[in-house]
Amino acid sequence: MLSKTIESALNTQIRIEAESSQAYLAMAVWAEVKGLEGIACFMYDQSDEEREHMLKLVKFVNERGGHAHISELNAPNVTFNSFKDMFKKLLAHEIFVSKSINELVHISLQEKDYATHNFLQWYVAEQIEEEATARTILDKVNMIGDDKGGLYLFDRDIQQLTVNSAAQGPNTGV
Ligand code: OFO
Repeated sequence: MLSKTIESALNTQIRIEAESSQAYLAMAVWAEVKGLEGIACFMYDQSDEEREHMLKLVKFVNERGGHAHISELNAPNVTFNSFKDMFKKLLAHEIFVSKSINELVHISLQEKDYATHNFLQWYVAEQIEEEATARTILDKVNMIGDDKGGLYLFDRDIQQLTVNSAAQGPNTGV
């Protein structure tokens, strides 16, 4: 059985994951209308992943005798100054989510809720992976600068990144 403190903290995270999904969906749409299919495809996948993260939390809360709260969401950013700006926001958002997960882990220890602590380890690992991906992408974007040819190749290559991570599947932990 979840304590009220844990239930409320997990419900906050449900909202954050749902907002992450919307944020990446908005990025996908922005990239798509700019004609960059590879980047759009990557962002659509990210958006789907965030929804899965949300659902995993929803089910955990309900299974443990709590009640998952499906709330209204803050509207995401829908326009960006540039692709660099968009990927900077992606990384900043992942760092924010990592902090939020860390805080949740901290609360689970304070509450001596070791089942929730154990459950959250998947999110800790996932955040390490997602922050690393966002940093790698941003490094590449910085290398490209204003080079249109570079952007064309990047758009093609990021599709490959999507294919590779799909092939690895979720939860590989490597
Ligand atoms: Fe939900 O995984 Fe990153 O944000």
